[in-house]
Amino acid sequence: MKNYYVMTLFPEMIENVVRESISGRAIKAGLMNVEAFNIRDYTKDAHNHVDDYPYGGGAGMLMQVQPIVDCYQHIVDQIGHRPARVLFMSPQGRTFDQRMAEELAAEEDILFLCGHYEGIDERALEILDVEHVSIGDYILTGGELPALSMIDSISRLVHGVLNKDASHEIESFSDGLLEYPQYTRPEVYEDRRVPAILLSGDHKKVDEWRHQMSLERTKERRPDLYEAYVASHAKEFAPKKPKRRRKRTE
Ligand code: 4FV
Repeated sequence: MKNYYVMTLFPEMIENVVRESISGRAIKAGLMNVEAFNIRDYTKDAHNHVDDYPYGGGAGMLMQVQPIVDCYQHIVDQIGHRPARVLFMSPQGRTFDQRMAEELAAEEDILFLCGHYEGIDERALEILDVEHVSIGDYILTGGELPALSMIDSISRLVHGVLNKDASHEIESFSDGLLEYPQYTRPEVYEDRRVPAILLSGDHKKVDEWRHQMSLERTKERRPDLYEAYVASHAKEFAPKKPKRRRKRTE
């Protein structure tokens, strides 16, 4: 059972999403558990405040250290240990990608700290000794959507969550290339035919076609990934040596 703990000011945002669809099924099947903790429940502020003005001036508000540290300590006391990974959703972090999803899918438990407002008092990040993780170079209003995106991406790699584990082996990024185009019934739609090769039953030819489509699509849409692929698959792109014709011995 994988355990994902989420520290947030909006626990219902997390609960409402993870109980649906694949993550919802995985939770029901006991393959994973997602528990959201409301940071506001831990504030000692008489007015239940969790944020305040930034020292040195500047726009917006910052989340205060005390409620965050006490919420974290409550989780550690509840599970009896520091979670394997303590991740802070922030634009200043290591960019989340499929490689990182595979890495995190191997962890028994992960804590996601979701910020809000302009951010969090630096001392809370030091005390929790967080890893900064970003889902992309843009600014969100809170860390909840990044945490949900990561939980979705990680949970589908957990054994048993997807009905057939094979389905995430051949997909975008699994081999560094974008996925090939896919088709299902009907065979013809508004004069648009499914490529004949896919109806041939010749699996070798189908795999070759799919790989070729992945290469072309990656070259066109993600030249950065294509360069990396070519660099790490030099043999595949080495100029084919002309077949040496064997001399006919008299
Ligand atoms: C973000 C991102 C992100 C910054 C201030 C929440 C917001 C607010 N997190 N990838 N991009 N976070 O924009 O992870 O606290």
